[in-house]
Amino acid sequence: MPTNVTAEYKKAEDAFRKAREPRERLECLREMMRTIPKHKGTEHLQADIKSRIKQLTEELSAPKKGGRRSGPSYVVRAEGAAQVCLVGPPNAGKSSLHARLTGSHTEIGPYPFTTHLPVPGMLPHEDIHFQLVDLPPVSGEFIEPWLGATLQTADAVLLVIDVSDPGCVEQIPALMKRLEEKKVFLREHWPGLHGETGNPPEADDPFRLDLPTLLIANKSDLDPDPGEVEVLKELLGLRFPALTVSAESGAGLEQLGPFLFRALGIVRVYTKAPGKPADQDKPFTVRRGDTVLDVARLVHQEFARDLKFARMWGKGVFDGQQTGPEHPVEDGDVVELHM
Ligand SMILES: Nc1nc2c(ncn2[C@@H]2O[C@H](COP(=O)(O)OP(=O)(O)OP(=O)(O)O)[C@@H](O)[C@H]2O)c(=O)[nH]1
Ligand SMILES: [Mg+2]
Repeated sequence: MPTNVTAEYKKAEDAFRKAREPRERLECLREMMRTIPKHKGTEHLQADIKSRIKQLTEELSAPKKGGRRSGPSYVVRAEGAAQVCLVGPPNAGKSSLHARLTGSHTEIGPYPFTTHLPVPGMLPHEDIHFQLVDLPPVSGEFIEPWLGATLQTADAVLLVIDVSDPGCVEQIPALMKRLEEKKVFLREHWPGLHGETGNPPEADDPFRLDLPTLLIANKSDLDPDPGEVEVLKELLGLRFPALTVSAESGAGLEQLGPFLFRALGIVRVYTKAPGKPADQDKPFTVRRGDTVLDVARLVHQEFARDLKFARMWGKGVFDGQQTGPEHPVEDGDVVELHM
């Protein structure tokens, strides 16, 4: 945190950290620029805010009249219960996994650097979906200049490696270094597994991005030693949770949805209108610790603004219990909002 920032600036920065929508993030950045004290001590930060405003503005600019936008979009609008990005060295099998898990037609190739743009797809899990985003590879030599911007909307990362390739011992640290240059830090900490501990102490920088990361040891069909991934982790001093899978045979892939659900602390809430049965097929999703008010925000801004109380059915309440907006929700709860 730069010295002498005002409460007004701090508020804008907090809003920025929470904002997920690119448009909302842009507004927050503008507010940060407006409120940041303009003195020598904040010069770096001012420049950083400015360049991010420029980048996002370009990303979000409408297509030119009568023509296409100047370039492809690198920002993927988050959808579903969470946005999870596939990151990894070239040829690790990111696209093969993406195609298999989401049914996408992302390009797969036997040579490195097949994927050039972000490709979204949806992974179904019970009655919800996770958005998986296939990305171009990251190597020690090359990272797409826009990759840091794309990761801003991510909730988590799948770090995909080819376990049968001894080269991954060098590839992983090189890749992490490249990401860190863009202020993206892969973390072993997942909110649903370890509880929310907030940002690490060094996280004064508003543009630092810490992403919970799952190591995906792919191509297990080529290296059937189930202990390989542990050996690798040991060797690299990594503490990411890990899954051993094969995009080719499908082995291990069934664990991904349940892992994400648990590790992200996803909570499904079903809404109902008074006197009607609950809408059982399309839950709203929030995170562990979120409240009735957080659910109301997803339903409609008006509900969030004018919410008086809710009636709830579920594990932590008795049937039809009246609760306030700050009441935490649990997975499977049915909520009837009253304004
Ligand atoms: N045997 C085996 N081959 C795989 C597996 N997953 C991917 N492959 C092969 O590995 C090669 C690379 O796969 P891609 O899915 O294109 O890899 P990628 O990580 O998306 O590659 P880039 O886009 O270049 O970064 C292809 O020839 C795939 O058929 C797997 O689990 N087992
Ligand atoms: Mg690819």
